[in-house]
Amino acid sequence: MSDTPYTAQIRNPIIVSGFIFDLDGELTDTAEYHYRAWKRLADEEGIPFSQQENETLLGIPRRESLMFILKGRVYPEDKIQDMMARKNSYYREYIKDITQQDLLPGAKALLDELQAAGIKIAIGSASKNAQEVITRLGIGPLLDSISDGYSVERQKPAPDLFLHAAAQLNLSPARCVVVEDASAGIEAAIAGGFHTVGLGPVERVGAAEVVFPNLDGVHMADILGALM
Ligand code: B16
Ligand code: MG
Repeated sequence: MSDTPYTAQIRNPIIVSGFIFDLDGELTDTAEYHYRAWKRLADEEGIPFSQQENETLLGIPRRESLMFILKGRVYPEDKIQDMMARKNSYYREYIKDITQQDLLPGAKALLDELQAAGIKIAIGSASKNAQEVITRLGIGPLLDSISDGYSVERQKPAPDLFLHAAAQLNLSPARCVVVEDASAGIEAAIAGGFHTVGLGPVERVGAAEVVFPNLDGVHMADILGALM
């Protein structure tokens, strides 16, 4: 009989009691909608913006994203506010048709599995539209708390949003796993002392303790086993 699990536990005992999920890009593909909304705005303004550049904006708040797209172009504050409002109205137009069918493969199965195991579940999303997306996805009843774009001042890559989520769960960062698809999110989680699971290419989330391409077929045991 193999003694591997016992040995692994002695070597590095990890007690995980909470999972904090980013939202856009993990549980649903709203990253594509953010891109389309920014692209529409950029086209209207005659500013070049590519899908590749959009990768840099994953997890980055609205105003900082706009500043990146403007690439040093200077506008008065009322024009900046107008552009952010326009992008948000396009984004809200795109998310209004989201349903439970838009949960990414493996997401619901993992959430159900975690809940059945008594693990607390939180959302840590930079988005001010997170609540609406969660409602449309129908996952509200599975969540113990939601930290979003309204919860803290300093957004990712500062650790504040995930620290807010851990406090809501009443858990220390060391007992929580953060699941993220953005390099800014992985950076934030590491800065906060969380365990980290990166979803996506290693070039983007390789700083995480464990990397999966996405949540399809990923079970709680796969994550906890890989963290040991
Ligand atoms: P909003 P996440 C982030 O959500 C998105 O990845 C990022 O593209 C977006 O700019 C940011 O939310 C703010 O979103 O404009 O809706 O407030 O990945 O942290 O779940
Ligand atoms: Mg994300």
